Amino acid sequence: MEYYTVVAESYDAAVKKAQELYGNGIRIHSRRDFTTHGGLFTKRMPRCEIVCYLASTKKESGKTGEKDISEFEKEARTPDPDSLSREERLNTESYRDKPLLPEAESLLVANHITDPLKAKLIEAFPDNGDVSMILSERLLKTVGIAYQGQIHPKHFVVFIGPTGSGKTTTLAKVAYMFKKTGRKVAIVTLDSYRTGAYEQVGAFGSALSIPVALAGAEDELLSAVERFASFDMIFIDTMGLSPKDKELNLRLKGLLSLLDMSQSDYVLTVPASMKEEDIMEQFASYSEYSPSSLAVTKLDETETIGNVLSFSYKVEVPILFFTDGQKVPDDIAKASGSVVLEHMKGFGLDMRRFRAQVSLE
Ligand SMILES: Nc1nc2c(ncn2[C@@H]2O[C@H](COP(=O)(O)OP(=O)(O)O)[C@@H](O)[C@H]2O)c(=O)[nH]1
Ligand SMILES: [Mg+2]
Repeated sequence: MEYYTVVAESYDAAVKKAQELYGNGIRIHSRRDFTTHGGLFTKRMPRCEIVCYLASTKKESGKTGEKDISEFEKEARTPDPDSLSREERLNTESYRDKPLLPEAESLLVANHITDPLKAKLIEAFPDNGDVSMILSERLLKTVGIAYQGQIHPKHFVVFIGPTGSGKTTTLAKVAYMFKKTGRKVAIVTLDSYRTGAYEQVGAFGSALSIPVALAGAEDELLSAVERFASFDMIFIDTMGLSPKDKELNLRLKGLLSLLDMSQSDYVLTVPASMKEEDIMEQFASYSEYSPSSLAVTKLDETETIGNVLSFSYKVEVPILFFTDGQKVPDDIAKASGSVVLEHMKGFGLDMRRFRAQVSLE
């Protein structure tokens, strides 16, 4: 016997549709009521799926009244949902009519997540479950967080990145964060070039009681490093590279070459509001410094950080800090899975369920 499956918005509509398609001789084998899984752009919708068959070729042309159909429906595997308890009803919900993969993809696209991170997150995507939960868990396992730099920072922490990306502001916040952990910290700025650059960092230094030195030339840098030799950490502020000023770029390179590379962490500041292709372009000019981590700035200016996560995954550079405002030293947080999820559109972090799952592993 051949079975046919018909789905419509209600039971009556499904029977009508089946009769239109297969004639009045159909018999209902089973009925299943469910709700489609709402997505970022779609609402949850009630649906009724019936599985039917043709009773016999003789009857096929005969008239089948409503009574006949309801009689056969008694044998249906799934009862009318109105007769079920709420829990039973939830258990009958299924997303079989709507594959999850397209929904997962549109959620990632809406968050500006691109390949190869996108491909990684949808790899062998399951047929059922909660899309945002599945993606959240996968993202938590995939995103690179620079825990090493947060816990065991190196002696020199050098901030590099384009002008205006938030280097100086973030450096001051980070220096203060480490100062609060009891470390002795100092700031050295190599930016003798921009007007007001030293004044800006000097003002942060005095507000936060952190000593600041200006080192525009090699001998000044060497003496500053010597002056702060007994300090736990020296934060190095730099000027942004200039596509036009080759001499300035060479000067920066020459100065940084004086620092012991094995004792240096290079942090690239990346504004979260920047498009991924622009970040990629900027990164190309800073890649010669081999940044070991990212400080993602200006989270307050964007809805999602998928662009930055895609970039971080592509270039294999983990995230160290997030900043979300201009206030020094307050507007900063260590990078972590929960901060990442908080800044993704439509990624619901159900902490209770998440913890339960983690403890089961
Ligand atoms: N909204 C917002 N502005 C920021 C953030 N971080 C830095 N800024 C602002 O961005 C501008 C450039 O910052 P600055 O640290 O001088 O950048 P630099 O040129 O890379 O050193 C300043 O006006 C900062 O106050 C942030 O997290 N959110
Ligand atoms: Mg600066």
